[in-house]
Amino acid sequence: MNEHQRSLLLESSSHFLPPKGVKLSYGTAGFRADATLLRSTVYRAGILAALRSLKTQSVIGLMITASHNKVSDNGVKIADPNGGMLSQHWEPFADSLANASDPIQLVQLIDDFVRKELISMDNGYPAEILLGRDTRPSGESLLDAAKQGISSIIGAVLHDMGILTTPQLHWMVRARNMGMKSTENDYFQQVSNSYRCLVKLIPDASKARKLNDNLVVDGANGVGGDKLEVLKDLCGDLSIEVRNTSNGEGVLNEGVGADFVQKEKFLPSGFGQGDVGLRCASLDGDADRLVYFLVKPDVKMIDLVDGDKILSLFALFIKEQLNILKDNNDEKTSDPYHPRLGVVQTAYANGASTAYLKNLGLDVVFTATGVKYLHEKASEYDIGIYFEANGHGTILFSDSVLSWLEAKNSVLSSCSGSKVQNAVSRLLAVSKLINQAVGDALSGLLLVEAILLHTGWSIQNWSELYKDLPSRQLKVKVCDRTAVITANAETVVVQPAGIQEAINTETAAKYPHGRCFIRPSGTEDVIRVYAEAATQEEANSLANAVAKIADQFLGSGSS
Ligand code: G16
Repeated sequence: MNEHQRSLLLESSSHFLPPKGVKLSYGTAGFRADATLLRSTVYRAGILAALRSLKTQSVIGLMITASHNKVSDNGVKIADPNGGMLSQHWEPFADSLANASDPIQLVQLIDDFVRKELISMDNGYPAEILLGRDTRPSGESLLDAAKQGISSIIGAVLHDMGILTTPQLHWMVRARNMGMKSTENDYFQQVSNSYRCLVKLIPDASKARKLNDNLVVDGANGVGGDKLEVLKDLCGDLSIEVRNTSNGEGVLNEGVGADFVQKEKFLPSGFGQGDVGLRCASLDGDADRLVYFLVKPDVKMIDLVDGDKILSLFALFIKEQLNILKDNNDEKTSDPYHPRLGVVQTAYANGASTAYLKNLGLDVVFTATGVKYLHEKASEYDIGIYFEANGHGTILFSDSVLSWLEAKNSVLSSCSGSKVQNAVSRLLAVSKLINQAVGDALSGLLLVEAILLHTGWSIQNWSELYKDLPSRQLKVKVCDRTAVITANAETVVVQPAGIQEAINTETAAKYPHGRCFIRPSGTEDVIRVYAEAATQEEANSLANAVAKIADQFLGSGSS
């Protein structure tokens, strides 16, 4: 690092000293905390994004959001060149950077890291960063901090893309680095064109349409509802009513949104008696999660159609298309290529969903919570579908399967309208519709809508694919959640000693069909408890009992 760069960093970072007594860590999806604590962290994330851009000689994304968290929190997510999450290999550096106590220590850390990673700071390639933020009131001042961090690396160029959903920013980063059109309008065009293409491929779409009128969407009082208002108008004959946009009175994620609906299994604000029987969906605060629900006649309660059921719907559809190609292949050609289809879940996946997917003959694998883990695993397949029960997921298509489909498409172009040609066209349309960078509630919603039209299913039919086992999730505030270390895709606690035995004893004694695990959240200062059992009462009681165990072992952190 030359002297000019060093003094620029020293001067600029002296305006962004970290808050005293606070230790921040790069969690499940970046840094997240009360917004008042984050200016120095976001400034440093700006530096990190610029260094990552120099290292990869690619455009990097920086998104200011705390997604499903309460409105007073904020956070920052970094998008890597492929649009995915920051390489895990850089997370320890992100942690050290965020916690460096003063400018001298900060510059020393950067200097050491730049040497270790062989980052050239003057090779003629300027760092280039795309910036986005959600609708949180603290976003503007944090955006300014990020800009100052980026600008403290000589030559860095930044593009403020404005208020976006997180998946839109990830999509733009990927598109930019692939040399494709990458504006917000390009996103809307690609997604809506692919949706319309899928609908055109449905033989009797207008008949199916009657069954599937009137989708009502809860936008969590955030950015997702606003963007959906624009997108739905480009999708042609699609009837969506959007409630809880950011322009209303409601507070972001408060009593609304995918996290609330999925965890509490309650009706979000703005929904009521008039919605009984309607197909409803909920997005989270930055629109990277999607769940569906059906309002029950005894209002307030809902039938939840969660990420596991979205995964199942997608898996069925993709499998159907691949089977068409396979059957044709056996009869008429000798194509040796059979794409490997796999699905990825976490320990939160309802046991009934896993059993259902395995019964379909699918390869089901598990990872720890966090899109960064699921995405990586799904990318090992030709077509990898991953979803968390909370509604975060997507479908990944490998380069080889896309080339195979493109090649088939050109060979088959003379048999336009044939079963096989249609299956190829559907798979290609799905690959363009569904976000290849990260889970995306808006593109996921359009794919769900297209598949429901294709199958002619109502939300009831979809919901009845299998019956969820009763489950309950709780949060427990403890003194230090980082004391909990887990293994086996977070199903077993290995530290502190004794907790897992206590959970096992409790489960075995009273809940013969029960399953329960705890893990530290990487986005909130809590331990999460998940329990599944034969009845709802048992699931509630097991979750409460294990929450007490966590409290006994870890000490109450109630503040
Ligand atoms: C983020 C991650 C998700 C994860 C969720 C909750 O979602 O992207 O993969 O499931 O946090 O994580 P935890 O249980 O560790 O708090 P979001 O929508 O909040 O960005």
